[in-house]
Amino acid sequence: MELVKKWLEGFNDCVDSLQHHNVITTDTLKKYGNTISVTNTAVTKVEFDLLVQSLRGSAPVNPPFGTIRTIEVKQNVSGIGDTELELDWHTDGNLLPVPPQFFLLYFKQIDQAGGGISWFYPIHQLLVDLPWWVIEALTISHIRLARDEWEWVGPLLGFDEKGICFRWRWDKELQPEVVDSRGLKARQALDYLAVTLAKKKPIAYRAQQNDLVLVPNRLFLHGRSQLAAKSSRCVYRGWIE
Ligand SMILES: O=C(O)CCC(=O)C(=O)O
Ligand SMILES: [Fe+2]
Repeated sequence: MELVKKWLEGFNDCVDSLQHHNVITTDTLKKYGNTISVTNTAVTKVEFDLLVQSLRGSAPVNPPFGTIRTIEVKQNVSGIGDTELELDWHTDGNLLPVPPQFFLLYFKQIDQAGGGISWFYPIHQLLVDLPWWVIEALTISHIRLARDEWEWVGPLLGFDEKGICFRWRWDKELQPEVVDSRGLKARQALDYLAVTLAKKKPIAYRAQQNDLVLVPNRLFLHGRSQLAAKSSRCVYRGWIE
């Protein structure tokens, strides 16, 4: 259970870091370790950009996936959020060598029909619920996640310089593919995980107009409920390394 121990250290680091950056407001502290911060002030894209940069503590590095993006329903769907369909459980930046530690969402325009509810599920809760053979396969078997020209090949669960790292996404556009099971039940582990996750009851958060939500990407899987057709919902998302 070395992994779980490391995970818990990572968790504490993230919580410390959140507190250190002083972004959390007490009114919306959630059950699972200071997840969500809300300030109800309108933010422009430029201000949002600056906020992300200041949280990042450095100049923007602008990696291919790391830019601040505007998530809205578009005709040419490119990113995961640019669809009115429900968003399945995932962590962000799965295909990057080092996925971001946090992401910040700014709800510029919410879905008037009440769609687009944010869903969160704590990864530590998932890990303690999984049988050992699944954890083992997730940490050892080599899995390929690929979209467009980007790909990750390696274990889906691990530990890097930023802490626990769980890469997960399985939807219409991207399916994990076993490259080398290393003698473990990798395919069954992926299926087991998908089935388990489908049964999990999310922490649901209905964002209000102008909410700012800071999420530790290493600690939570997230998703989102379906949007109304032709929704005018508009969200900025910034990744914080
Ligand atoms: O639309 C949202 O609320 C979140 C979108 C998202 O998770 C993503 O684009 O990665
Ligand atoms: Fe996401």
